[in-house]
Amino acid sequence: SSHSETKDLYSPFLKKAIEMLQSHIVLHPYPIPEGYEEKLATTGKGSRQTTVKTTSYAYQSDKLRQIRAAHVQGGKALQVLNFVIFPRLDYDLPFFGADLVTLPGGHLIALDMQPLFHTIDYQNKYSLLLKPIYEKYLSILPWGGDLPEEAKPFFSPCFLWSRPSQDQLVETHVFAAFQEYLDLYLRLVNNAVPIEDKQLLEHIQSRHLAYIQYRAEKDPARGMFTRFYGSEWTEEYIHGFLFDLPRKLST
Ligand code: DBV
Repeated sequence: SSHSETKDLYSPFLKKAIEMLQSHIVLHPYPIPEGYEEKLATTGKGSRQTTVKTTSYAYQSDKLRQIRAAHVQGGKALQVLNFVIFPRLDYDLPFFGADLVTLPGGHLIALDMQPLFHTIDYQNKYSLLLKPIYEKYLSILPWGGDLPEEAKPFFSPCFLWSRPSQDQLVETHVFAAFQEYLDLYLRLVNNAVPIEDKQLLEHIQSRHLAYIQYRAEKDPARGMFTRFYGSEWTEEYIHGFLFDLPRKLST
């Protein structure tokens, strides 16, 4: 079997992210629903049989409601790290969003500090701080192509979006960009102060819900997870773990 030769592209990203989190903030565990910490499925027939493993990670801190990662390992042509940080609702911080996807057709890289608002003040406070980092990598990484129109409200002007064809680009420049985006984000978290304005707090909550609802509804991994693990597991994973805010607010 070629399994031992398989390059595990995103494990170094995950390891680095956890190290960076630990060095910037005090992390506490965040509960992962029972049975969702690790899930295995076997796909393909005969010599093409492979195991697809999905592993979940989750933490929280005083300012961050949920820091979670889903890591899918299914051999050379199926690797995913979806890593999102959801701030607590009394901060106006953006979301940290990374979707690192390797499929038979190639790599798909989405990296951003996803904004709550698109005002000039908000851009100056958060989004535009990424600009020098964004521009550095924009010139190295090939543009990922058109996005669905309805996704655009959820991305910042510094959304790094690429479909590189070489593994090597992922291991070098994408890895470096990931670390720079996360480092800036964690510094913004450390500087953030709670919001007290009632109206703004309501506004923040409604933007969180809009973002989560969009992502849960349009989750591009739904098809993949359903094929491997069935729809019952998949829907519970999406609504009970990956995008869980509506449930947490209702209990
Ligand atoms: N995406 C997720 C989760 C994943 C995941 C939780 C754990 O949100 C994986 C797994 N993303 C994943 C996979 C694909 C994509 C694609 C498997 C490929 C789907 C396929 O080709 O079959 C950014 N991710 C994408 C795409 C975008 C993103 C734009 C391409 C979608 C397409 O081509 O239709 N990040 C993703 C996204 C938002 C975001 C849509 C929206 C706000 O933040």
